[in-house]
Parts: sequence; structure tokens; C-alpha cells
Amino acid sequence: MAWNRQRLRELLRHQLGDGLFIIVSNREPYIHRLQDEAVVCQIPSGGLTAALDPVMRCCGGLWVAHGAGDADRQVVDAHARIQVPPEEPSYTLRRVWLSKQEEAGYYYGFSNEALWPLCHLAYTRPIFETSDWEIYKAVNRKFADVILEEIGNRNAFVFIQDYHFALLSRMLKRPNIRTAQFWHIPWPNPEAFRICPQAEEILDGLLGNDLLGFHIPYHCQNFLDTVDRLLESRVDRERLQVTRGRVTTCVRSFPISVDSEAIAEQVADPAVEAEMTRLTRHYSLRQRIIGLGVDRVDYTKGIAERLRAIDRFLERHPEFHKRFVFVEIGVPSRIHIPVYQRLNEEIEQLVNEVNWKYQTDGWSPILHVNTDVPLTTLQAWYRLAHVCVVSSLHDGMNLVAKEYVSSRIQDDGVLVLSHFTGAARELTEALLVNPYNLDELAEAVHQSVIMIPEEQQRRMRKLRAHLKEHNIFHWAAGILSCLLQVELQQV
Ligand code: ADQ
Repeated sequence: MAWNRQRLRELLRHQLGDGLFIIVSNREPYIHRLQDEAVVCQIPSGGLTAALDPVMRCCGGLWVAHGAGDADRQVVDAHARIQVPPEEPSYTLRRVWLSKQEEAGYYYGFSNEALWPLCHLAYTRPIFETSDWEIYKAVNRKFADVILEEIGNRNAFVFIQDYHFALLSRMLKRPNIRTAQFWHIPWPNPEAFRICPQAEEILDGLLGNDLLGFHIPYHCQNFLDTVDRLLESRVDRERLQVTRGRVTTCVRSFPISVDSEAIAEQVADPAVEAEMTRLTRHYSLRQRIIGLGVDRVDYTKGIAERLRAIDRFLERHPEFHKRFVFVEIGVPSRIHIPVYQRLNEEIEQLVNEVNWKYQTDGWSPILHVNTDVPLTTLQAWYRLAHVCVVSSLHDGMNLVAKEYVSSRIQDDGVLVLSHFTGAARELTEALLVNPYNLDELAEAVHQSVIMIPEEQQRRMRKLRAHLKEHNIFHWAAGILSCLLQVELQQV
């Protein structure tokens, strides 16, 4: 039987007992902003929060995150807490306040200028600033203090998210606390990782966890190899665990996913269908073949490669001029970092160039939407697109690929997917490509637009069947039951 909300809830109720369940992440699942002098509550885009909100809704507990919204302070109580989601309060969000300087050093600096490029092999050089590292440590400590205050003497399970908190589990180490951490981005090989001046401290920090999760076995192997090379410890490859001092950390893979059944239901809603009609009219898309790219604008996502491939495809196949439109929905992110500013400019310029080269009679081949789009609109695009191109140069998993597949309720459409995503290990019926190979990517776009309906259906049915079983609840149940077993064995 596939995992669903109900089964996950029962598992947690049964295993947690009176223990407190806490999720920690940098980004908050709900953010309050000021708009036209009114406070509005928004859901930030990004894979991590989208994946974990359904988990938290079903088990309650506490979510600790950076309060980043300009109206966040206005809506919390005296302990910086608020009940969410607003329409159906089911868990507590505890906000942690960071100064501009802390945000610059911990988030933009060490997390995103050092660790992010270090772990993604996309040929962007990491920047290691000692001052950023000092702030990163201090912010990890600040989160640890908040969490320890919330836990008091109770038993607690803390589920830490991502590379922003490499040192947190070590700081939380207490007999009444068990921790699991999920690393949402790839883990590189030891040669790549050892250039980090703080490599040993980061590894030591992560080995404070009882359980450490990655998306795919390859990232686990890389982690074990890195520990073996760089740190005094005992690495047991058969049992996939590392012992350092008196702590044993299990290292396992748990491929993250989406709530595929909920997505399939949502996209069939009349509101999504009305939005499909509106978009088709608004952008004059009737009779056109629609290609789609959806990303946070990041140099790891291969957006420029994708746009160049569209150019190559149109160059080679003029019969698709005026028939094909590629919709690129890219929400700018981390714009305070220079490399991201340059990337936004590069994409803008590429879109202009390609459009200038081909546009005629009211047709432009690329439609560029450079904002966050509401969920209904995003789902309408997923349904309208004949092909979705995910061309990441390196990606832990990539949820866009899984969202697109889950939205194809008529079993049609084609997913073009980079080999270098975690998703490529599971979604093998996609057209798998090397995004560095422009001709291959352009050819995959061509293959998708000429693929016969029977072949589309054969592939899409398999992909959808896979996601029906390997959904977000399967991921959460895997990692949480593993954490709770650790508890049972070790106490
Ligand atoms: P991300 O790098 O953020 O996640 P991804 O997994 O693709 O990448 O998730 C992006 C999410 O943001 C999707 O849910 C998508 O719908 C949403 N999104 C993107 N652009 C949007 C837009 N313009 N408007 C609205 N929504 C938009 C990190 C890792 C990934 C890993 C996830 C989860 O980098 O490898 O899959 O965490 O672990």
C-alpha cells in the first residue's frame, strides 16, 4: 500500500509518544509581507518548504526558521511564535530573527557562496571568507539556543534541513534529543570537498546526527569517502554508518518527492482549467506546441544551456517556427550575490537574442516570465506544456520534474531530464540528456515534439505510477521511521 497522509500520521503518533517533533530550516514555510499597507501571508517558492509543509501538517509540532518577512514580527506572539497554516492552523512556527549582518555572513556568504558551489559541480568557484564562517557558526549557535529553550526537559526529535545548519546537531547533543539531518543538495567526492578550509569542522558537525540523509546512494558514498579521507573516525560501509567518539551516525538515501495524488487532484480543478484558458488567450497560444522550464534562477539549473538548445532546435527545424513557444518561468533568487546578478542578465540577454533572431508575425519563440507565479498559474502551465525541460548541470533531486509528471493527468507530454539530477535515477522513462551537450539537448526537444501519442503515454504512465508510490509521504516515512528506530535501539 502506498504511503499517504493518514498512514504517516499514524506512524508518527505511534512512534513519537509524548516526544516533541521539531523541523528546523532556514526558510520559513509561511512568510508575512506588507502589501499596500496590509499584511499578507505568502508561501515562499522552493523545493524544501513545499515538501515539508504536508509532513508537518499531518504530525503537528514545531517548525523553527528564519523570520525573513517584513511583516513577520507584527503577527507573532511574545515568543516569536505563530500558528500556521493561516486557514487551518495545525502546527507552530517559531521565528528566529537575524540581523542584516548575520544574514549576509551566514546565508548569502557561507551557505550560498561557499557550501552551495562547493557541493554542486557546476564550475562556479566557492568563496571561503573566514568572517562568513564565524557568522555561520554564530547563527547555528543562535538556532541551537532557541531550540534548546523550546525543548526544555522534554524528549525531542529534531529534523534539521540542509546545508545552512552543518553544525547544529553537534550543538544540540543531549540525552533527551535525537537528530536527523537531510542534506537537500548533492555531496561531492572527497577531492572536490577537501578544498573547503573548514572541511573537518563541517564533517564533525554533521556527525553529531543520529541519522544523515541524502537523496541518492551516490551522495551517501561520496560522504562516507570524504569522512574516510579527512576525519578520524570508523566508517562501516556495510552498515552505512560512521562512528566518531561515542556517536554513531547512520547515513542513508531517501529520494525526496511530491504529493503526487494531491497535485493530480488540484490540477483537475476548474480554477486551473480556467487559468489554462486565460493563459492561452492572453499569450496567443492556441494551436502552438508549448515547451516549459520552471526554476529558481540559479547557475546550477542549466537555464542558459536550455535557451541555447531551443535556439539550436529552431535553427535545425524551421518547420517549428511559429508553431513552438518555450515558456521559461524563472523566479530570481539570491540576487545579492554577484554571480546571480550576472546570471539574470545573461538570461535576459539570451531571451532577447533568440527572440530577435526568429520573431515574426506576432510570434516570439521564448516567453520569459521572471517572477514567482501563483500555484494555480504554475499548475496551468504544467498542464499546458507538451514538453518540460529540466536541464540542471547538477541537482540534488529536482522537484519540478516530479511536479510536471504528477500534473499530466491525461498521461501525455514528455519530460526532458538532465542525467545530473537526483530525479534521473528514478524517472528513467524521461528523455535523459547531458545538458552540456547542446546538440543532444536540442535533439531531445525535437524528439519530444514529434513523439507519437502512444509512446508519450507509455512513458508517462510508468513515470506517474512510480511517483504514485514514491511520494512525499514515502520519503518522510522512510527518514522518520529510521530516526525513531535509532531512538529505540540506542536509548
Ligand atoms: P531547489 O533548488 O529550490 O531545491 P527544486 O527541487 O526544483 O529546486 O524545487 C523548486 C520548487 O520551487 C518547486 O516546487 C517549484 O514548483 C517551485 N518554483 C520554482 N520556480 C517557481 C516560480 N517561478 N514560481 C513558483 N514556484 C516556483 C532544493 C535542491 C533540489 C531538491 C529540493 C528538495 O536544490 O535538488 O530537489 O531542494 O530537496
